[in-house]
Amino acid sequence: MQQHPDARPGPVTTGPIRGSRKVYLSPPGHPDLCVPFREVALDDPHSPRLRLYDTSGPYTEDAAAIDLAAGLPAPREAWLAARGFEDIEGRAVRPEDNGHASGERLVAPCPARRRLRRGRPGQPVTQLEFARAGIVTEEMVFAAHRENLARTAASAEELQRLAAGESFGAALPALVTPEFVRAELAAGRAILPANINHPELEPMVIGRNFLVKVNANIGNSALSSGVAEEVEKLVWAIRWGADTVMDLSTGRNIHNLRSWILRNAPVPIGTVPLYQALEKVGGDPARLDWAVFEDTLIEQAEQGVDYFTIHAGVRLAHVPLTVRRVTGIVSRGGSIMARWCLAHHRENFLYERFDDICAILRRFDVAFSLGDGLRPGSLADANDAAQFAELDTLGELTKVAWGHGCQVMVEGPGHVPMHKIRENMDRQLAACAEAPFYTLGPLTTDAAPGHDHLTSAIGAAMIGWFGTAMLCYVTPKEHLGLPDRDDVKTGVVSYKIAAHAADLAKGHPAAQAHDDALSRARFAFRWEDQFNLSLDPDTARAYHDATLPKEAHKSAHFCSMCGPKFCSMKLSQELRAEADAGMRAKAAEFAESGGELYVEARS
Ligand code: IRN
Ligand code: FE2
Repeated sequence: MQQHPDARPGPVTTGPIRGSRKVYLSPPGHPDLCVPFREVALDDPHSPRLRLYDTSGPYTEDAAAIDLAAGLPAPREAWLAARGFEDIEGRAVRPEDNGHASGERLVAPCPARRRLRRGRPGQPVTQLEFARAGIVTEEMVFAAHRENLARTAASAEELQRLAAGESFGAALPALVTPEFVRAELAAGRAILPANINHPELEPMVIGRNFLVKVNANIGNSALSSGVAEEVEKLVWAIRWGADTVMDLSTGRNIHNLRSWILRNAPVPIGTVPLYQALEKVGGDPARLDWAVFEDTLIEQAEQGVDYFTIHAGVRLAHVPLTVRRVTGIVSRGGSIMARWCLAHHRENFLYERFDDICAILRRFDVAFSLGDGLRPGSLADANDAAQFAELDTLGELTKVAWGHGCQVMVEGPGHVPMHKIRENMDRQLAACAEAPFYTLGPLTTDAAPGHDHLTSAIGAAMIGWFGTAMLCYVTPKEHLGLPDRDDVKTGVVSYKIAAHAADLAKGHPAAQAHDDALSRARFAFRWEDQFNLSLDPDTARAYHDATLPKEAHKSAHFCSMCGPKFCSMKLSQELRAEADAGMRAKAAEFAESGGELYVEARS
């Protein structure tokens, strides 16, 4: 796929989600912070609107305001400028950074200009360091308000009870305050991924005492996809609710593509730096070394990547534990590092250099996502010795990273049958001292390629309920091909369902307000409200319109699923009306008889 040297990303999807509008609200005492929400207008006299958490950025606001070449507005710029970080030149970009040796630049870098920063030694840089120092940052205030106002979706009385401190769920606080976010960060139970070179970010928090988050993977491969497709996948993924996006590109234009993504991303962006390092050494794992890896970390940290997957837990001694597995090592990063270890018969250099990695990540506040390079790739391999040996190493590394002031989450499986999921959560909490867990599914059966968004959403819902903080989506193309735009939407919506189901089961105060609003709309035959409240309004409307397309059908007291005579909702409405009439008649009779509670028996 050849790109013109001046290739720019094509148009992306803009404009509001149907039936919703974007609103910005400021937290109390912070009129300068504008926190985004999606507001669904309802035809319900009881509650005329529902506010939802909104990850979509300015793309769902005003189409005219989007200029990809200029990049998004930078809400964090003023906050970062006030922190006294060091201004830097940044490392020069070389041809091999883009994945080609020729020197020819196939895609122009995103031209948006901005200052580059690095933390100085001895000053707080990471959100963890600020949290430990008792400092509540603007990022924490912003993230708290997003979590919170989703809760005020509930009624006014409910809001009052929240403000009064009444608790709804087991561990979940009644009201998320900035101080609560700070305390969770300081304890290592949550992370706020926010590279100091990503000023376009709308900050968010990942931890099990907050809403369950969803990550969507995008990125090209050597065989397909260019910058226009990937930037549209980013915009499309966040439109449907992806909380973070990982750029897993392994093809050409890797550096420039990432700059287009970052400068246009309101969500945290994650990467696996090992993939680009491997490109730089021509794809031969044995040729990897610390110098090329360090160079790649700095390059990506300066660009503004918010979290890195680092496969430092694949230790030399763990590799033999995988030889009798049905599916061996299925993690890309894990297999690269296992190859390196065996080629040199040496300990994983990511493990040996872990302190050096921490020092780099700390200066830019790049969060760790400790990679699960030995996750099971089949049900037969779930919860085996290799997987749990690596988990113990990830626990050890978590504490090392915390010692450097770095934020940490821990990656988890993979392929795990339902009855073996709980053990994964319990062991992760114990081994990693409650650092947030971030899992890929897990897939609960291996027997449905083509439908792995479903096999894995089942596992994701379960592990989210048990306490996993973020769910990495799986698309219908898993195991079969690179996901396209449609697969991205299917994957994100499937995972929003899993995350929302987990929020409900955890007793999240606002989660059920959404379901109740939808159920009331359904029972009252407010079809427009039912579509608009859906996690996927376009599909709901299209399915309804497929058989009953006329405007008049939007208030009909039935749909084509059962027809007018067999509609249970219609029948129960009639039942209720009759029962009400019956009750009214009885009440009238009671009043007529004099209103005495006890009357003498007639017989
Ligand atoms: C998430 C949890 N476990 C793995 N993941 C994701 O898998 C990880 O964040 C990355 O997006 C993707 C690829 O990882 P491997 O195959 O290189 O380990
Ligand atoms: Fe798999």
